[in-house]
Amino acid sequence: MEEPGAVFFTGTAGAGKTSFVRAYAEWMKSAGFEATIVNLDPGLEDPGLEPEVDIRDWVRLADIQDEYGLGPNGAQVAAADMIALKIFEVKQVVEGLKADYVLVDTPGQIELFAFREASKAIVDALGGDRSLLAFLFDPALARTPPGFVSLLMLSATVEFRFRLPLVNVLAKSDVLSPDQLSELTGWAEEPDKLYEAVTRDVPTPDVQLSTELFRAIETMGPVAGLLPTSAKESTGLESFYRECQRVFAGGEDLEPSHTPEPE
Ligand SMILES: Nc1nc2c(ncn2[C@@H]2O[C@H](COP(=O)(O)OP(=O)(O)O)[C@@H](O)[C@H]2O)c(=O)[nH]1
Ligand SMILES: [Mg+2]
Repeated sequence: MEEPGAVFFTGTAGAGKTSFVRAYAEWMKSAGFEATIVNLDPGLEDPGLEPEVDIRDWVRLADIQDEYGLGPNGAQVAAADMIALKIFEVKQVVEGLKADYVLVDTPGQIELFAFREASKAIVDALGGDRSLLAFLFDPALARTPPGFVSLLMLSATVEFRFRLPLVNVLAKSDVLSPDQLSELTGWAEEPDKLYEAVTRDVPTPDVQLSTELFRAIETMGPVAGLLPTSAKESTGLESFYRECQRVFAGGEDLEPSHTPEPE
């Protein structure tokens, strides 16, 4: 069997990572694929996720706060490094489960995962060269042109730090009207439309800055598109799977591990 592919879900706090992982894992299982959910958020409070492998079995935020007398933020930072120290134990458990895919939910605050050296060791251990990053856009932040450009920059920063394939995903697309949705996907597909939107209003320092940032993105490479999804309505999940396949198997479908249940 081929090595499993690992997908690491990143995005700003509240973007919808945990909900997406849950919805996508459910979709994968109903389509006949085996997916192992790995929770790397030591502060996870969502009882609905039910990860097969849970970092809280090794590193618990409340214990770190008590033991070292730290507040929640300090404990999160300490936990990020402790997770890296335990990652080979985590890897052994993941390998024992022998799934086609490993879906990794990352800590709530993006900087804990994306900006720390320890995370490279984590990605190496769990996915190696079969790793893919998903960057979730929160519609609440992506709806304005400066917000959208800022998220593109953040996504590019994540890609730059890990140097891995990255898919930009629009989460919670159900909260957007059809017009808003096509505006956002248009910005991602046609840089001219985004540029127009950024410069549309009277130039304020804010708009000038996002114009400069936009030019930097343009220089870095083409904007690769934005995949609309909704964990709430279970939409866009198959398209996301196809994106993953494009990276992991050069577009070939993996054989499901078992025959899907008839509808
Ligand atoms: N309407 C809607 N809300 C969502 C969706 N996904 C997540 N949410 C809500 O967004 C908030 C943050 O979601 P969560 O998955 O915890 O985000 P995380 O911090 O990135 O893991 C929660 O209140 C979710 O209920 C979605 O697809 N549609
Ligand atoms: Mg979460």
